Amino acid sequence: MTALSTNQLEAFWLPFTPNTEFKRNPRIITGAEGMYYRDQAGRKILDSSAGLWCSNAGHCRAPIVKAIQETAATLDFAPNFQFGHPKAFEAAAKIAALAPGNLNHVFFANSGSEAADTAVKIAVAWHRARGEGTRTRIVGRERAYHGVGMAGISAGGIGTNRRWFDALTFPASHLPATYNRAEQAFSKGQPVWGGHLADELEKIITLHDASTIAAVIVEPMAGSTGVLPPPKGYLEKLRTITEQHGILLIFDEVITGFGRLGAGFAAERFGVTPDIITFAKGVTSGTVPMGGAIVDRRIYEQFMTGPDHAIDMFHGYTYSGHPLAAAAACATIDLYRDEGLFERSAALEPYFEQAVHSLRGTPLVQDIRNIGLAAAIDLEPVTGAPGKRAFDVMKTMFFDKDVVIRIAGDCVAFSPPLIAEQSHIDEMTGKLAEVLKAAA
Ligand code: PXG
Repeated sequence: MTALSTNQLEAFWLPFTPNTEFKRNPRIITGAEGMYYRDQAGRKILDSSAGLWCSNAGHCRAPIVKAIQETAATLDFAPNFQFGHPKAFEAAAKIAALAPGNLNHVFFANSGSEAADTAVKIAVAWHRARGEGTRTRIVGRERAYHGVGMAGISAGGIGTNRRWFDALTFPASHLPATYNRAEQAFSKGQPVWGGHLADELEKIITLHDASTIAAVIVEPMAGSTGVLPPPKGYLEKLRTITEQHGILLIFDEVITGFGRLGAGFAAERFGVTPDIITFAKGVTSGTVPMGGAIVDRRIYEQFMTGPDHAIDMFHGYTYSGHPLAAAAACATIDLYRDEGLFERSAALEPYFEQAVHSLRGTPLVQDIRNIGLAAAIDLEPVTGAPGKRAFDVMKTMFFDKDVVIRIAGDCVAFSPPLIAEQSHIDEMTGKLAEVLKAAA
C-alpha cells in the first residue's frame, strides 16, 4: 500500500485530534491482528490500549470476523422498529446474562454517547411514567466522561468538552472528582482515601430536593480522565444514598464492561448493583459500533402498561440492534466465554499492577494508578504547555518504539487487550520508561 499524500488526508476532520499537526506527520494504521497493528510499511506496532479501550478480545479475531462476514451476506439490515431479527434478541439475552441483579432488559444504541443519552432519557421517562415528573435533574461528577452527546456534555465533567456548549446542556449537578494526589498518590487498586466524597450527594439533594433528581450517573472507574478507581466504600455509599431518596443509579460501564476489570461488569467486581448499566466498546470488541443500556426489570415493566397499539418508549436509533453489530456482539461474548478472557484479565492484574508501578521513580512520573487491566501514569507537564509532554511521548512511542499509547492531557493510559501476555506488558512499560528517561 502506498503512503497517503497530503491531499488525500485533507477531507477527513479527525475527532479529538489536532488536525493540522496530524496531517503534517500522520500516524496511519493499515492492519491489525491480535495484540498488534501494522502500518503501511509493514511495521508491527503493539496496541497498548485495545484500540480506544474497546478491542478487548484483540484484533481481527476469526470467530468475530466470520460472524460479521456471514451476517453482512445474509441480513445486511432489518428494522427493529415494529419488526425484529433473531440476532438482536440473542445479543440482548447474552448481554443481560452478564449483568447483575434484575438488570435484564437491553435497549440498543450505537455508541457510548448514545448509551448515556438513552439511559438518562429512560431514567427521566421512568419517573414521569410513575407520576414523579418533577424528577428531571441528573447528577454527574467532575472529570466524568459520558461521551459527547446530550448526557455527555451535561452530566460529564471534563471542562474542555462542555465549556463551549453550556447553552445546550440539561440541568445537572456534579459530585466532586474522587482524586486527591496528596492522599492517594501511587495507590494500587482502590484508594483507601475518598469514600466520604459520596456524602457530597447528600448536599446536592439538600440543595435541589430529591423530588427534582432523576438519576446519578457515574463511571464505576473513571477511565478517560486518567483511570480513577473508586475509593473503598464510595460506590456502596452512592448506592445507599440513591436508594434512600428514590434516585436511580446509572453505572456508565462503556470502559469497565466486558472484562476490563476482570468481570463481565464492574458492578459485579465491586458488588454494587445499579439500576441501569450503559455499555459500548467491548460488547463487540470494537469491531462494529454498538452501545446500549441494560435496565432493571421494574423500570422496563413500568413502560409495559399501555394499550397494545401504543409505542411504550419514544426513543431509538435506525441502527439500534443492527444485524452486523448484534452478530458481532454474540460472537464476541461467546469468545470471551470460550477463552475465559474475563478470568484471564483478573489473573493478569497483579502482574500488570507490578509492571506499571515499577515506573515509579522514572523521570517525569508524578503518579500511577491502576485497577483491572487499566492503568494511568501522570507525567510532569511542560511548563506553559499543558498536554505537550504526553503528546510528544505518544509520538515517540509510535514512531520510534512501535507502540500505540493513549493519552489524556499529560497522562498516559494503558488498557491492553485481555489476550495480552506478560511480555507485552513488559514491552509497553519498558519502552515508556526508555522514552521518559530520554525526554527528561
Ligand atoms: N462513556 C464512557 C465511560 C466512555 O469512556 C463514552 C461514554 C462515549 O462512547 P462513544 O462510543 O460515544 O465514544 C466513553 C468513550 C480515551 C477515550 O482514550 C475514551 C473514550 C472514547 C475515546 C477515547 O480515554 N470513551
